[in-house]
Amino acid sequence: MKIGITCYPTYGGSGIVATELGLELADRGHEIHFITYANPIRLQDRPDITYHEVEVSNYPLFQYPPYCLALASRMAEVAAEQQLDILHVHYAIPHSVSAMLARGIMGGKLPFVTTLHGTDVTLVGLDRSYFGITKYSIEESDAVTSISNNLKQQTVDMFGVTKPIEVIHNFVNLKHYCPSQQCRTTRKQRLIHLSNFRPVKRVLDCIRILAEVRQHVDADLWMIGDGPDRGAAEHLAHDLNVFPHVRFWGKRNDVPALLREADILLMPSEMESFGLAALEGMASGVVPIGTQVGGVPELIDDGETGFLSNVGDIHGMAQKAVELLTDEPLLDRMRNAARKAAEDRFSSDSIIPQYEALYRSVLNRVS
Ligand code: GMT
Repeated sequence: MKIGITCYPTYGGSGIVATELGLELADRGHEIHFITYANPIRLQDRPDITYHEVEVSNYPLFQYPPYCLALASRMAEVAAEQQLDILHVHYAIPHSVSAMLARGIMGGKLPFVTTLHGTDVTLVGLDRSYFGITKYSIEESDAVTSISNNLKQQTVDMFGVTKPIEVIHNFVNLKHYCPSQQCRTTRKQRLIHLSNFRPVKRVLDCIRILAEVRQHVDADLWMIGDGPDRGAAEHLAHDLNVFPHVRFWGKRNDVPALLREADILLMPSEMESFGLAALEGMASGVVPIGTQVGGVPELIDDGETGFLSNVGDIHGMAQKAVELLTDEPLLDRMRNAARKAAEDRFSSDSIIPQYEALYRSVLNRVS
């Protein structure tokens, strides 16, 4: 198939899922065209993947340059030039609206699939100014997927959409994300956090958890990523006297290698529709400690493949971390269980065929 993919090409989870999906589909012989405003991170130079940039003209009359319209035009242009079979857009706003327009420009001959990732529904879609258009573009999609059962239910509850929503969980490439073969005793015991440092991720909780853990264990913390709360996290690390034990790496492309160097992944988020970072950690043999929110319980079995706490329960999360770091058989058992869950339920080999089957069913229906 010839598939166009649109996403936010930044460090958010939806962009990462879209990019990894493109890479996996290309591995399976499909021709992939990314249509975005910047080359997505994690996209390697490959002959079977083409990047088509969307340029937004900055005419003085436009106080707000109309990206949604430029994207729609570009989608239709690329679809005609490359004879695309289908478009797959990640994140409803504004991508599904642009896809809807592109389908119109193409005389209805360009079906599109919308994948909902979370904040497009829970935050953006509920902003009154976006509510109607989000609901309409979901209903108008040729197929809709959601990355968790929880997000599907939230979408139905909040928008009252009647369109069927297929749940296709996030996936991980088990060859790229795999446990370290090296003996763990050669390095420090380590917590890791990976996100875009937005307030919803509660990165300050990670610093507080480390401070409490360090009262019992000489562990350090690696913070991977960047975003609005990084400065506050650095200040807090100074205030709690743990700054020398926290390494802020910033945005990195070598996430699999960094994850392999950790024991526990902290994901103290206020909301997560799925929690891709935790899945990447689990595949790498890192035990996740997360919060009981959104779709996270669909990923982490509390006490088996990781631990779940209430949002803001710093003490509870720190206690679990200390328990793991002071009981090697427990840590090993949970590392193995986490990896096995990633293998059994969330491998790209089992999830990607679900997208392929969906594309085929849409194409059969519209042709
Ligand atoms: O929260 C983020 O990191 C960004 C956001 C996005 O849409 O880019 O992530 C959402 O999509 C990810 C990939 O499907 C999910 O793993 C995250 O749980 C989800 N984030 C939230 O729901 C807050």
